[in-house]
Amino acid sequence: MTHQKVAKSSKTEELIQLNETYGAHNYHPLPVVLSKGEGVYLYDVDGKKYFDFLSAYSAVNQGHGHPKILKAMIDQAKTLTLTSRAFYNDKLGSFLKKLCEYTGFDMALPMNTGAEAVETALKMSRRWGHMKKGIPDGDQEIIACQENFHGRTSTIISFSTDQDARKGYGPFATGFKIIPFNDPAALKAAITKNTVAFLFEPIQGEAGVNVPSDGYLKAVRKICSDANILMIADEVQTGFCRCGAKFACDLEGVKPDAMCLGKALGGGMMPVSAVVARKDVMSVFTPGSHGSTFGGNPLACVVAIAALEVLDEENLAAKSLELGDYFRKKLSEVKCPKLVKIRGKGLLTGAVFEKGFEAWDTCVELKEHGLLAKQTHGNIIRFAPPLVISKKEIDEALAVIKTVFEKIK
Ligand code: IF1
Repeated sequence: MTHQKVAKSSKTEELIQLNETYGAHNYHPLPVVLSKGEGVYLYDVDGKKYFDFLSAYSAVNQGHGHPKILKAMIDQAKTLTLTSRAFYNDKLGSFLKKLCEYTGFDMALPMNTGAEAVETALKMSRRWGHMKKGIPDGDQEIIACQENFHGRTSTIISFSTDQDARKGYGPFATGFKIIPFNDPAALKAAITKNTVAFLFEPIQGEAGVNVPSDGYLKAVRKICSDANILMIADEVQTGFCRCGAKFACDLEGVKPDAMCLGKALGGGMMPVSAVVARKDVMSVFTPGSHGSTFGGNPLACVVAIAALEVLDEENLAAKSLELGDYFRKKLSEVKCPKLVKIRGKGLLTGAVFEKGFEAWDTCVELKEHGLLAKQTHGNIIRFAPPLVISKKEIDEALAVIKTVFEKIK
């Protein structure tokens, strides 16, 4: 990586140094230290204002410090925060009902992080295959895609194809088959009598906003139904209106058998995740077979209910669809020969530069001009502002992007 030197305030310098000295070096952040957020804006320790065009990887779809979610959180924090699942709490039931109504599924299992939701879906699928299809325990197979990103646990990285995420972490879990993304024929060919599920992202986020061909999700639905295997959509990043519909699978009118959810379910305030599924699938869980200390805590439940209400009340699915198309249209008018492709759905956009291009310097330059975004795979910049952004703010952000992109030589 070529890292261009930028002037940093002594405060920024000092705080970065604290991180570098006392924190594990498992990240390489842009040199900016943030201390405040409001709506679509972030502020650094020197008071400089930025457009947030990452939204904590789509965990802040409702915008920073949304007043409604914040009020729900503060009120509940003063009342009851955590009881564990050893007892019932008075908020979990309403949250589960709200989430099932919002998603159109029968039942939900609450966890905390996205990776835990995916782990839950893996365990659910294997148990379903064993208990409902009679596959001998230990023989269950799950199919996943090349360039997937589903989280960081040992089992999940066992089927990652990203060497940075895997190297040195063996031995790996077995029972996974990898096929190319966006390839229905490969899915069909990979299914055996022991296959229990196909786990996939409807749009691959980390792979660089990889949008599949029209009809892919429909084809996957048919193949999974015909073979009686579970179609499991990881909508942790694509869900909750990010892609111009409640869920990316809705873009093709497809209903999977289960979804993994996280990020924006917590309204940008705290980790809240869940698996939603049909009743006959979720029913494989029995007391003692799965759980979490924090999953379903009352604080998380009220935050998530408010987070879901905001998505509906502010029409964020329709807004994301309209502004996303507008953003990509305007972005495609920017004159930058190294920018080779613009792709995405709703307000999830990938700006793809030519192979070998290092977008780090461009992200630093965007930051200098007041817009925060991060590159993936070196040559792709992901643009994902909070969905509460206005058209006027989109235009202002586009002006910044245009200035920076048109300077690229
Ligand atoms: C990091 C990426 C995004 C996800 C999908 C599950 C999870 C994620 C589709 C796990 C998480 C995050 C994790 C974060 C960076 C970020 C990311 F670049 F790594 F791939 F968003 F694009 N399924 N994605 O995208 O959720 O356990 O983190 O709550 O690991 O640095 P989590």
